[in-house]
Amino acid sequence: MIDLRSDTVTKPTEEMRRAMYEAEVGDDVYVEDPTIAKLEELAASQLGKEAALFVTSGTQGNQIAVLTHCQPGNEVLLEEDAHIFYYEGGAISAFAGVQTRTIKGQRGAISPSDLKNAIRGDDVHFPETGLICIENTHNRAGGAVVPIDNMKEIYELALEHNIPVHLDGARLYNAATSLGITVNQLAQYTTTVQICLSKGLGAPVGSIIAGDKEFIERARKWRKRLGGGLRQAGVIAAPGIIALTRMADRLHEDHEHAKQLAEGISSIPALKVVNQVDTNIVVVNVRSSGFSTEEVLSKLKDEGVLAVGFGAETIRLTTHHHITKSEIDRVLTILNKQFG
Ligand code: TLP
Repeated sequence: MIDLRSDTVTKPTEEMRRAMYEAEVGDDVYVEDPTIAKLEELAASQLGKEAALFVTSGTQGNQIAVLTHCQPGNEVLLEEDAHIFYYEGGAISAFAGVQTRTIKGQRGAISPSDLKNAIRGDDVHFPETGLICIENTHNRAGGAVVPIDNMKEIYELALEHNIPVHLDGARLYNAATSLGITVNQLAQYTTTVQICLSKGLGAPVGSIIAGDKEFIERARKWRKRLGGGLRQAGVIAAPGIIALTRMADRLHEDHEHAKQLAEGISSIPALKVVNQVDTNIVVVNVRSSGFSTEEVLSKLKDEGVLAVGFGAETIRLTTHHHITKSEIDRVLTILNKQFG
């Protein structure tokens, strides 16, 4: 199977498996796991933050950030297709008791003037704006890179209004790779950031939240409350260290493969690539093929290719470190055969 459903499907590398086997461990609820400590220090330093916390998933990291930043009854501003709003099971309302106010963005980027209009003033009727969330790269915008100038403007606006900015950076290393800058440069315009170790970076599990020391200590308590206090979890933190030190440098290959895929698809009239491919995600509208999304996915599966539905008429194909150039050639041959 050529699995293009997500970059979450990657399996740990040999080096990761060795690191897991050899990891020094301790009880992390007592903050005694040296491997977790090493991962957290490394992540904090790459992201230019004082401290970091290892959490089980991107969703858990984002939710802990919302819980730590906000009070029940606060309003959270976020892009209308943000993962935190669209894909996290309503956790933000269920657990943090906040309400969401979504803003339509341009390729995942919220315009600072729209954001400014959405920030609540001081009025007895209004909720307080407790948090602004941004996402880079933006998943539903097709892995779009949110420009650093946009992040800077949003951060400056937020500072003026004393509102924290949380970045869902599940694929921040993809954004940095595409821009040719460091994750630190992007994260400087945030109060807190969540990055996933288990997407393009290929670790089997885990995310990081980073911010100032005081925030991370409160986040640690929220993680415990949510049942996320882990014990000898150095065995799962160890591959995260490999992810941060070895895997980011190769992300450009995934981006090249996604571009190769999109270019090939653009010569098939029945299929339409709907996103500008900045990183490792290609979104394809299949309406003109005459088949439904489900039918397209099932035809591809019969030919040994997996993708996911991404809306009424669209499918998503995501490249990652198991996908080679010749597999992209093969996927294009199959697409031509079925829909060309
Ligand atoms: N995204 C997954 C699915 O949930 C859709 C995927 O296959 O792309 N933020 C962003 C921007 C994400 O894309 C994801 C996962 C998460 C957060 C959540 O991470 P996990 O899956 O670790 O909870």
